[in-house]
Amino acid sequence: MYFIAGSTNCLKEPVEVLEEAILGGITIFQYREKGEGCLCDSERLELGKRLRNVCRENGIPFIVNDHIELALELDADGVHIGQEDEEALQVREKIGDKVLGVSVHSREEAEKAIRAGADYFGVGPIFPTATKEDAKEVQGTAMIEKLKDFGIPMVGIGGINADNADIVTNAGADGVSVITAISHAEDVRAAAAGLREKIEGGKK
Ligand code: TZP
Ligand code: MG
Repeated sequence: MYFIAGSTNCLKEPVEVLEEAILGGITIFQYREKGEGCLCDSERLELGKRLRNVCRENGIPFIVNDHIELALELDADGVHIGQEDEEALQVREKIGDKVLGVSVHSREEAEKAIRAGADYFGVGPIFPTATKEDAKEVQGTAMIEKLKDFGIPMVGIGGINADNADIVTNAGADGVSVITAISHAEDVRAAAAGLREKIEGGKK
């Protein structure tokens, strides 16, 4: 139950959203400060510290998206990078044994990520999403099926919600990552709990 968010995704205070999502049962969090109007510099760092502290207090791994230096400054538990970001091999050198997540869209990218020391893959977009403007073509669960034999943990991403989350885990993903389904929910805790119930109930 991988919740991803930054200030631009949340309808209310991000720290409050994270706290409620944790109560609802998320198991890992990624700080993804991105998009129009996003925070930078000291504001990004300050929000990162507050979100990290909430994660620490609750035993939830805190991952930072894209920004390696920010992750190091926040002493995050890990980083997540895409294909357009810094080379995974270089990132691995910088972060030592912290968690390294890589977004992959093919077996070639997956092989390269593993050689660089990736700990898990993000795979998507599984379903249509409005959250990521430059998202690649929707893949359904095809890529999850194709990458299963690498034996590395995989989370699906893109348009996942409580109605379709079980499709993703039943296809072989170890988990689901969501932004909107939790961050835009009126009742964040209930939304997270509903998602969790769906993937746990959907396990075959
Ligand atoms: N990468 C692929 S799709 C996506 C990212 C970051 C956005 C997922 O957001 P949502 O709101 O859960 O569809
Ligand atoms: Mg990225």
